[in-house]
Amino acid sequence: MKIIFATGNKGKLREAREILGPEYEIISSADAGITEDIPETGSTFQENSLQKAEYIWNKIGMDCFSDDSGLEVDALGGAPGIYSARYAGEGHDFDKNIDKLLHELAVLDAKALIAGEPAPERTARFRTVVTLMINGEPHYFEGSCEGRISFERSGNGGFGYDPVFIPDAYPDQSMADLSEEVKNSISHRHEALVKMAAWLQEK
Ligand code: ITT
Repeated sequence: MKIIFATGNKGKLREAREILGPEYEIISSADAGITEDIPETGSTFQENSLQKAEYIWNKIGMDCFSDDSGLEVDALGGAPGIYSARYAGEGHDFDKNIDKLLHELAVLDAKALIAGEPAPERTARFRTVVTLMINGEPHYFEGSCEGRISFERSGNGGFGYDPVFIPDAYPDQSMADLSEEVKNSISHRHEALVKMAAWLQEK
């Protein structure tokens, strides 16, 4: 099956191709001629995910899917959440986003220390909402991956916050330490895309 993935994120594209396998020919939005930034103005993963898939459908009338995802850190009230890609500004700089995240958590640790309280838990999760747009109808598939935030970076794999995310499934390694194959077997994206593939098989 040939289908467009409404994303400009090369990491997402690589992972989706590996997760969905050779049965799917996944075409990036750029390869379908859409090179502009697709607006994301919603207040939830689902709203932003729908916006990206609708944009492609409205512009070129082709079936597609999108992925709106992010990192939720409990001690930060769920931040960066839907702002994960632009946490440290519109530059979408993964390195600066990680610097900001580690800084915010260090501030909380210092406050707790001064107050004589225990340091806050560093529990977190990646979440994604995949929207599959078929004949202009949206279908949603969700995925999440539980873990915690480390104190420093480790590993060169994956993208985004992977160097500081320790998945519960591999508590001694960061997501960026894992091989692509292992990350793609436990990730939020894996959970959502496998549900999408099952839905497509059944329809
Ligand atoms: P598109 O909208 O073009 O798909 P984007 O990177 O802007 O690309 P999002 O708005 O969905 O995508 O933001 C997702 C951000 O969440 C992403 O840039 C990373 O910072 C983070 N993220 C999502 N999935 C991740 C993963 O598997 N590993 C690490 N970070 C991830």
